Amino acid sequence: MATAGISESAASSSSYLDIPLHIKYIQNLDKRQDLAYHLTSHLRLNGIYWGLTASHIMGQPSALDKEGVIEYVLSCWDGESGTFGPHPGHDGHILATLSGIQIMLMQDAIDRINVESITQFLLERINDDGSVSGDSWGEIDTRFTYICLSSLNLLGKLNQIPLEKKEKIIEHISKCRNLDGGFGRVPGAESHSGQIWVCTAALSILDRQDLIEVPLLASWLSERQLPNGGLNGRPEKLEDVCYSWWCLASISILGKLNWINKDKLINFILGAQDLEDGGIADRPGDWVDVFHTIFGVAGLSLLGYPGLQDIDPVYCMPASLIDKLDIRKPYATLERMTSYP
Ligand code: GRG
Repeated sequence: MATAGISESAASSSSYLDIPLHIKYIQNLDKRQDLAYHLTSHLRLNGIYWGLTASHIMGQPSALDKEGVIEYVLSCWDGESGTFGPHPGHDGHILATLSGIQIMLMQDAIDRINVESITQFLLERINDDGSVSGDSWGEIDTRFTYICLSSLNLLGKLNQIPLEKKEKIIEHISKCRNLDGGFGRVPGAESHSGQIWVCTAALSILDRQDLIEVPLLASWLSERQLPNGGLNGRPEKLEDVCYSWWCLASISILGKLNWINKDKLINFILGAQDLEDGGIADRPGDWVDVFHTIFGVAGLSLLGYPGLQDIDPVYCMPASLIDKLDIRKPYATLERMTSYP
């Protein structure tokens, strides 16, 4: 089995990442025109971003048809809102906006999108109290705060946020911080690892990591690891492969990656692979999907798993691309292993 850095003996058991199989799984995703495929059109642009990023991290950036992907992103443009929707004919939304930008950057096609219009859409989402809405209907969520900041920074437009609005954004994120050091969706909401990642990464983009209580938050995050090696998103909940990203990327930004038992988490993620048809599930034995595939692969990359490309924990994009854009923020990494186990 030609899996980089993996010995023949390891490759013959289930204790290795089957990169060729997962690439095939991602390439075949849009060929499954079943009910589930059609019912998830509101996530289509996110799905392409997840599959494309996973392919990059697994060392195969050209796994998907480049022009086909670009044309699809362009077909998601919603002229009325001036940004991308998740699927042709859908309304523009901030969730699809970030994915559209990320895909076009990875496809080296950023010059084919209307950066000024998207920048305008993003700036208009910032409310007077510093919260950020997902679209013109007004729902707020710290996910949208992160997306607004990450998108603007990826486009080189972060400095277009007026200074007083930037201060308000910082104030709003601080209001979402809880006594346990974590962050929630809105002020007063429970800490959750997904919301912790968006707030930690947002503060990092704003160069305000000083507002994070590092030992308190890092210990809360490390307590998410359960005896089976998997991580959960908050106390008393089940482990799930996707938290191998939300928790671990946050811990990486906090510089405390060694507060997690690396081997146990690697084994948990590898155990959630479908070794017949490819893809990674939320936990061993469940159905696979592209969401858990990217976050399993991304978690393995942060853990230094061999044969993978580096991923940037602030942007969830290939580290080489973020370095090229010159927008890298501080984070800790683990040395990439040459073989495993
Ligand atoms: C660029 C990667 C990237 C993301 C863009 C949308 C977004 C910004 C971030 C999402 C952060 C988030 C809230 C992730 C958590 C997703 C998740 C698995 C939620 C499940 O919540 P529950 O309550 O699950 O169903 P638990 O595990 O708590 O039972």
